[in-house]
Amino acid sequence: MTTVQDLIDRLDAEAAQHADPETTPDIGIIMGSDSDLPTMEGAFDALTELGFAEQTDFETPPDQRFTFESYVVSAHRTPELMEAYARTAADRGVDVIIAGAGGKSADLPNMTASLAFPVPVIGVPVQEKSVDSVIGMPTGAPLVAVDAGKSFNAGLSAAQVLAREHEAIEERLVGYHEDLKGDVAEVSAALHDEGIEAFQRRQRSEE
Ligand code: RP5
Repeated sequence: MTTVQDLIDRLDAEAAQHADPETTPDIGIIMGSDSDLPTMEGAFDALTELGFAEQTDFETPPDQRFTFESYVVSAHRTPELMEAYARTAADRGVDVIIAGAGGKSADLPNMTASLAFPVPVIGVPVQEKSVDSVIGMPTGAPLVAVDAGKSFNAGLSAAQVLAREHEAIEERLVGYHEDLKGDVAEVSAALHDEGIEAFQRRQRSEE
């Protein structure tokens, strides 16, 4: 059975390796509970769409150049693990952290931001009622955040941070945006040219 201390020891050992940054996870996705996963998987979707691969073994990176990892880290149930994840993030080669938590005391994103500083943290309030506790940081303790549940945007934002250093990610983001523009143009022309009723009929028939 894996204990919290096992995980802390693992993170410390990985940090001590000072591994080649090309082999380490570029983005860390952490969440307060596995019950957050259905909401947080949007970050996985965005990063996968941009060609990132999930790294499940620190020693054996995937073939893809850009990667992310995921852990459950609870601010309240496992504060020591939260501290260790944030403290070791930079040495483990993690360049951006996406942190999501729910409930009214959604402290994982904000505490991780303070502990991992200056590694940027993108907070995801898992529920509407979590928004204030995620974004309410005091002056000097920054955190960027997306709206409740918008983990897909958190994935895109994390990629944007990395894109300032990696042209390949910038190109993928530009391509993604071009596809979005194309989709809007297509639907706009269809709505206009078919008319509202026919457009709705066709949409219903395609459902
Ligand atoms: C928060 O408490 C977690 O982020 C989750 O959103 C919420 C409930 O957690 P579980 O009781 O489902 O594990 O810390």
